[in-house]
Amino acid sequence: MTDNRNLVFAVLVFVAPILVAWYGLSVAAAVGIVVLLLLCRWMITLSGFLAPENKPDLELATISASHFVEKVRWSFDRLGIEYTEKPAGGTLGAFFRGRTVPQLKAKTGSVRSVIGNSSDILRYVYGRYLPEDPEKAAFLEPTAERVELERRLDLYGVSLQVWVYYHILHDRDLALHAWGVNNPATPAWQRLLLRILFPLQAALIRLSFKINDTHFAKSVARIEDVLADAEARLEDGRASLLGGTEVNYTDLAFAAFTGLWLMPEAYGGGKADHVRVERDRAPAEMRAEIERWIEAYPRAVSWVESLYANR
Ligand SMILES: N[C@@H](CCC(=O)N[C@@H](CS)C(=O)NCC(=O)O)C(=O)O
Repeated sequence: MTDNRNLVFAVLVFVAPILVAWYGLSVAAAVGIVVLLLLCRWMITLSGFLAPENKPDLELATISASHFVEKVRWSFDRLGIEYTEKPAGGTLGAFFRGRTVPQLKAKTGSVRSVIGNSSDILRYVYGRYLPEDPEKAAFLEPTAERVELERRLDLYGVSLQVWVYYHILHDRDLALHAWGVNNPATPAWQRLLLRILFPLQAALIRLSFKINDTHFAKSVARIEDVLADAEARLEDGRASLLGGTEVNYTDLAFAAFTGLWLMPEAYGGGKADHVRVERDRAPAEMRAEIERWIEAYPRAVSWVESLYANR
């Protein structure tokens, strides 16, 4: 539990060679600085056990608009656990720190463990909270059937990323809005950085998600496959995609992902209010597609809306 100290140390490491060059220090002085830095590194390591930083038990790194975040956030809220959300500006964490969101930092004994990937995060909290309240945690049980459905839903989530970016990347203001530049919860320096780096970030997104006509068409086909499958499953009036009367985490995942384009009032549970892309602000082609889906998959849409009404 030394995150802040590690950050200070990283700054010192970058400053050290500049100081050596600036003051024209000797080799012996440079070696002295390296020894000091090593000592400092060791002190920080020891301080993790002797005087750990005061950090929340569960800290969820997010970007506010993310539907993968919403999948996890909703499950946390349903489980009723206390956690602190730490929002960042969209794309910065991925392309400069190599991490995706959601990312969970959890106190585990005397150390802090880091878990990325929404499904792995849900496996962890299920394992951790099951002994405390098995009944409450039951909706997170990763049965083989649920895990298989989750795998397909996660691909729906990825196809939606391609779909969204295909539509909004050419609209700088809208993309920046979705990444959090108008969100007071995004650190101010990140909001500024996003405005400056927008062309680079947009290019990296285009490259990493392969935003082009062919991939877009494939993604829309995949999205519609999943929506048609949900529409068919829900025909018998079931409460859950896999049948039965109880909602489980795969239902919340489907609703969270669908929420990205349907934008129900409660999307984000109050944490995404400043990053919403309302339908009347969406580009015309995006809006037309949303309206087409609402018409083509009415059962799935009203089921998601009813889940969100109780979010
Ligand atoms: N497989 C990952 C996918 C997560 C993902 O793609 N997250 C996006 C946001 S929806 C992300 O991290 N983007 C990087 C960023 O904006 O910093 C999961 O299930 O958590």
